Amino acid sequence: MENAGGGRGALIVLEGLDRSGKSSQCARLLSFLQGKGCAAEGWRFPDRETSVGKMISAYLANESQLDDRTIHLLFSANRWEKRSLMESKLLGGTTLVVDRYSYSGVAFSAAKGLDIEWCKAPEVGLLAPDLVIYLDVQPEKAAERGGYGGERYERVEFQKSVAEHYHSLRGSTWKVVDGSLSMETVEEQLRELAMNCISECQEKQLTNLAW
Ligand code: 2DT
Ligand code: MG
Repeated sequence: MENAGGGRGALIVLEGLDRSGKSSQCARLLSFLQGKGCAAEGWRFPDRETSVGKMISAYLANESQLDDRTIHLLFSANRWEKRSLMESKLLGGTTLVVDRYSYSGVAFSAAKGLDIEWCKAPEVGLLAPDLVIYLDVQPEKAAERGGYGGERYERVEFQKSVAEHYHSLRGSTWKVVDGSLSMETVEEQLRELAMNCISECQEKQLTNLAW
C-alpha cells in the first residue's frame, strides 16, 4: 500500500500510563497494518531481551536496586542500542509501531523527582517519532482495569505524577486519544491516525529527537 513505492516507513509511538491499553492497541494496529499489506513491525521499550534490557527487567521486578539516574540512563541506553536497527528498518520501508519510547523515559524518571531537563538530555539524537499517540486514561480508572502486575511504578499516586509529566511533554507530533472509550472506538481512531501518518511521512525526512 502506502510504502509500495519504496518510501520510508513511519515511526509510530504509543504512550500512556500502565494499563492504558497500549499493548493491546499496538497489537491490533499492527495486525491491521499488516493485513493491509503494509510492512510493519511491533517494537516495545524497554526491550527486555538485550543484556541492558535484562538489567532493566530485574530492576522493574524489584529483584535489583539501582540509583535513579543509573536506571534512567539504562532505559536510554536500551533505546540507543536499537537506534541503528530502527533507522535501517524505517529507511527500508518498514513502519514501526512502538509501545513506549523516550516520553516514558522522561515522564517516569521525572515523576521520581529527577530534573526534567536532565532526563531529556540522553534522548537527544535518537530518532524522532512521526506520530506519538497518547492513550489518555485517568490513573484511578487504569488501576481498576484488572489491577497492576506488581512491578515497580504500578501505584496510583505515582501514576498521577507520571501523567502530569507526560502532559508537559506534549508536542506537535502528539495526538491524544481518549483511552476510556471502547477498545473498538480507540482502535478505529488509531487506524486513521496511523494511515494518515504513513502516507504523510513519505515526503518527510527521518529526523532526530530534539525536544
Ligand atoms: P512496560 O510495563 O510497558 O513493560 O514498562 N519505563 C519505560 C521507564 O521508566 N523508562 C523508560 O524509558 C521506559 C521505556 C514504564 C515497564 C515500566 O518501565 C517504565 C513502565
Ligand atoms: Mg507495565
